[in-house]
Amino acid sequence: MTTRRSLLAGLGTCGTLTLAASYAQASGVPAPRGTSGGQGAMIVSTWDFGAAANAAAFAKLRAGGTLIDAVEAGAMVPEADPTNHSVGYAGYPDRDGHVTLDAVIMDDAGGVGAVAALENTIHAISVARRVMERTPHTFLVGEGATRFARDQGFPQQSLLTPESEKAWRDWLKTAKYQPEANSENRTRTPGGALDHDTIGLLARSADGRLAGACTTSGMAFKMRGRVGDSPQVGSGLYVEAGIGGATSTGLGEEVTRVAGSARVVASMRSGASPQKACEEVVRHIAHLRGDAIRGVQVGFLALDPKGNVGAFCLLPGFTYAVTDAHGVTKVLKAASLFQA
Ligand code: SD4
Repeated sequence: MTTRRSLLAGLGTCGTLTLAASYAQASGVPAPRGTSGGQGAMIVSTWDFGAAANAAAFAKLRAGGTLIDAVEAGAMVPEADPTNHSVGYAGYPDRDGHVTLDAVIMDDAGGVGAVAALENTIHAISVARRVMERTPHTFLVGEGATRFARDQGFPQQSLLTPESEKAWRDWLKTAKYQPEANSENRTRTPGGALDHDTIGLLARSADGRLAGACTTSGMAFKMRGRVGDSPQVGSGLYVEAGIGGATSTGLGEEVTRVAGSARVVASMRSGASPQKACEEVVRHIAHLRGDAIRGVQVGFLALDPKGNVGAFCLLPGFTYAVTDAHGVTKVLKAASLFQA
């Protein structure tokens, strides 16, 4: 009988790839990560500021990068943006004044890396990728994640800007330590403090392969140690070969409760379109939580291997950016279950 051990024993130096390829063949899943996007690729991402992220992701594909290269490059755009206070540098801190970042990256061949409560490194998505590629693990958190990033040579710096610190200090005066949910749904002032939010990206290659990334500084002024949906596989992001990918935004606790993105993909696996799948999960959250989600925003964005896109949310206001195979980007408004 061929066992995993005997298979491994017979492998040479490039044995891991060979083994992965043979598993892929046996399961009908195409070859592992590394698929190039090329012509016909597509990128979608959460919120209007996703347009700039899509552009970076699309350019990466055009230059011959992989889907993972693309979603990483896209996520890095808001991470470095000092006017974006819910992703990366200049993110709003936790209630004790520490900026902590959560991120996950995933392909459709089982590649996953994530970090949570990461401090002092701007590009949490790149640290998540490093977890995927350089460790035997899928998820590092807190001090361990922070140390790993430092040991891997990521530049270390404070992520708190004077503007974010001021917002935190103002909040301290009246907050009674209640974290701020739904900052994404505030009235937006272009360039203003609450103008941007968490990003989830999904990328599709011309041959229908998929990858995704999600990165955030999480809920503004959260309890120290709080981790939302974004870095959790199945909650903030899920990607499955031949079926589709989904990502979420909004109040993470409501997404985590139902493993939201995995549920969207499960619904697609049962035959729902990306749109119907997003609707099904938003309705499920509303049904499950009743009055508890009054005034709360949750949104899902989904993409299938053919390039069909779906988006749906609890409250009006969730926008998303779609970049088509020609590199043309449109920012669209998702339909919502409730009116304001
Ligand atoms: C979180 N889901 O940490 C993130 C925040 C977010 O729109 O996406 N806000 O809960």
